Amino acid sequence: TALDANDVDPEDAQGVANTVVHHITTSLARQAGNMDTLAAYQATALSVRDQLIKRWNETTTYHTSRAPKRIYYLSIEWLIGRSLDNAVLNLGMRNTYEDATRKLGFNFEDLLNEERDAALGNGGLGRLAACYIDSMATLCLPGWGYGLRYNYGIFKQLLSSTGEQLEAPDPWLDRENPWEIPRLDVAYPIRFYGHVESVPNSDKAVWQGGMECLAVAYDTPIPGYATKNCANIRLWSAKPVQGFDLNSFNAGNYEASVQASSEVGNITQVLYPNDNMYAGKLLRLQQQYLWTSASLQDILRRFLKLDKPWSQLSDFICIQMNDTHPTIAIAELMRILVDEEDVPYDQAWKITTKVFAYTNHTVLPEALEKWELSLFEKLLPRHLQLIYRINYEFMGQVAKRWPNDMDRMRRMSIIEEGTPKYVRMAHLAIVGSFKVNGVAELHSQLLQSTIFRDFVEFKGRDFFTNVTNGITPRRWVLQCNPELAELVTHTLGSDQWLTNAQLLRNLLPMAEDVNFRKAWDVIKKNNKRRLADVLEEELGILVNVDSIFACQIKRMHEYKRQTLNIFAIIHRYMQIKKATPEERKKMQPWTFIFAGKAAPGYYIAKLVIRLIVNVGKVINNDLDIGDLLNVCFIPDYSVSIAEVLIPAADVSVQISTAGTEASGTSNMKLAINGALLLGTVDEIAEDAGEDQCFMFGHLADQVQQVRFNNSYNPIPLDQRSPELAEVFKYIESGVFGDAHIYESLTKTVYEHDYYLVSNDFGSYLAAQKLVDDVWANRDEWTKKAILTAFAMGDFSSDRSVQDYADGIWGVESERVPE
Ligand code: 26Q
Repeated sequence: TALDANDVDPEDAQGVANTVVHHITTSLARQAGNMDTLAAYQATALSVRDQLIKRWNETTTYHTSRAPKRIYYLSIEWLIGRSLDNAVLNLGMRNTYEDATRKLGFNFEDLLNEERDAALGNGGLGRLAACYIDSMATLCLPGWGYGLRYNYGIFKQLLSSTGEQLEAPDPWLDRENPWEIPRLDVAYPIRFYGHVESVPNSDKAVWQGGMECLAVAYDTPIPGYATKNCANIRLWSAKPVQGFDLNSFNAGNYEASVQASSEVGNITQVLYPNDNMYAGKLLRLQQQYLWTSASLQDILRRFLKLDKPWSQLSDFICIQMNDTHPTIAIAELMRILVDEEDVPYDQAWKITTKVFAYTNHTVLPEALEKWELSLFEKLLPRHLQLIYRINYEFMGQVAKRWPNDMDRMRRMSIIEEGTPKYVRMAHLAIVGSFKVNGVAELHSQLLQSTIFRDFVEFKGRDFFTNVTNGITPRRWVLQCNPELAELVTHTLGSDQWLTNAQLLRNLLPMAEDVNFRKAWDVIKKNNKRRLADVLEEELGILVNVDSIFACQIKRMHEYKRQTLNIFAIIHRYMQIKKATPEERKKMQPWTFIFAGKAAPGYYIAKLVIRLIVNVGKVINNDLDIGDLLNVCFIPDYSVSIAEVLIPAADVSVQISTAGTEASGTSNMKLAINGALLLGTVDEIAEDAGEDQCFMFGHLADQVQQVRFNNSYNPIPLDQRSPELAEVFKYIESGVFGDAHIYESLTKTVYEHDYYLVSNDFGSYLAAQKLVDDVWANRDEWTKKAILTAFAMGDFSSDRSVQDYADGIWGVESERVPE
């Protein structure tokens, strides 16, 4: 029988089963008869991995022979989740593997559940990278992702008996990771600290001493859908150059001899758990430098094999920076060109500024990276020199255009003056890139009118652009909602929508088709039952599957306003308690579902979790209100939990303060699975048509003024929002635990209310009323759900990645021939 991946017939279940058994007896060194579910999963994964490696090799060979321009996507986070189901679906071998494992006595679903999530990311930004690499593979673009191989991914979230978030480590590599290929031979030296000696009469300098370590490559192949093309994510792991320092060892100083190696070992130990919040830690800068330097060395080595002059670098490579985290790459490329490759400074700058493009993901000031100058100088002395020179030339240009405009120079400088001084990474990213983009229409507009305004004047309008985020329909429909995928494929008569999501629009008329609506409702109900089972098993909460499932699933953050939602839930609870049996009969039942982690040091965000959990305890155990209301906080939100939650949602709760959420992507996943949007005004409303959405709240251009009033002309809370004042009194009466617990949370609203919770509260309640009304007319509801889902074609990550390819990268599809 054929055991070589090349000889496996993709339709032959018996043949595939043989390859699985082969891995049991060889790779896992076990008896074929002695197989538990975990071993069966591992052997199946290894069999699939053989398929991936085969395609990976074919892609590499083909692209090497064609020598096209390549795109490199630098992201410090890759939030992939599980890989087995996704891989067999993209390979078109889902059924074959299901049959093969059945032959071996296993249920494929059980095997899938043995896999641990690869959770090397916090939230939106890391998951975006994962969707984009899936689309790059599917579109057959010659592209790779680069990141860090953290030994510990995002922490595991536990809840204490009092509802407090506890953090436990995520040792995801404890079980062997079948999806990675260690490349211990691909390793690059990385230097930290040390000193710089200038070379007389030249731009060059010599950086030496300090601490040296190695960055070692681990590859994760990413298969495209319905193509042989396979992309790659190359993750770096830090490793000491030698186990220990021989000099100190021989001097009898054993401790010192292993010290350097333990500092190196720390670098790729753990993912920083902050989302949308900058942390100015030395270790974080070490991570950023190790990752970007290793990636650049790898990219340049590949370029050098082409034997082309440096002046043609940007004809062959483009580097997309996912946020400012890899911005040090700009200085690093300059260092390599000037110090190591003897390219004169001016020429090196010309080359460098044609290679990089930068994506901004936030306008929140607390998320913008700026490094304390002294820390930077200690760790990367040569890079700081180069940044000074870059800034000097840049300031010269600004002064030339706006003579004597000192304030403009102060605002635009890469160095922030003051005590202490800082390096502003966003400014370096803009100055060193050829293109900068935001991630949604409104966000890109805001960037240009607020934080990057001076740079728009300097660089011109065309320099800034928008590429609206997207999500992959393979994972977020086909994989997580197979029944819906089947209905779509069946109705359209083909699965082409999976690579051309615009075809979904052809199904818009089905909203008027009674039978289609029936089929739709059955699927939604099945997905809700599946979730209800999980809620009962895992949390012991019994929910009403006929209630409105309203999901707010995202990182816990003040600007995302989980507060608004939980305060409205308390308000609803109070209304139900007050209502007569007659009035209760007219009320619509809701189940509010929350999930999301708070950064471990983010006190207020953790307090919100505590409130949600404790409100849930009271409401879920109150027999008096029947099944009119339930509140669930699902702990340890992850990609795999999202895959169960999202298909079951009726309502997508997107209620950040207007203008604060750059794009959001859970909104897109929920909408394409037929959840109606309840949210502050954003661009999905434009696309799905405002008719399908429940919009409320102040608009982005009103926020500044309201904020100002809240701070400087404050109106007492009971006048700003009598309903919210009532809710706060209820909390203060101790219904949800000791009143003191939540004081610092309510205080933020009583006082400055920076996020406009009180100002939007009444309007949020009104929007929920509209939801009640539409839910009462189930036909209308289903129509809206169908119209929402099938208008989502624009939000496929294939569209986003194609926009990048055409508008920024200048790379073209290179499909591996059949
Ligand atoms: C920076 C410095 C030090 C430590 C951590 C960080 C850090 C880490 C993660 C800063 C920001 C992040 C993550 C940001 C993020 O996820 N932003 C989200 O990006 C999504 C994809 O574009 C958008 O949809 C969201 O609106 C945006 O909040």
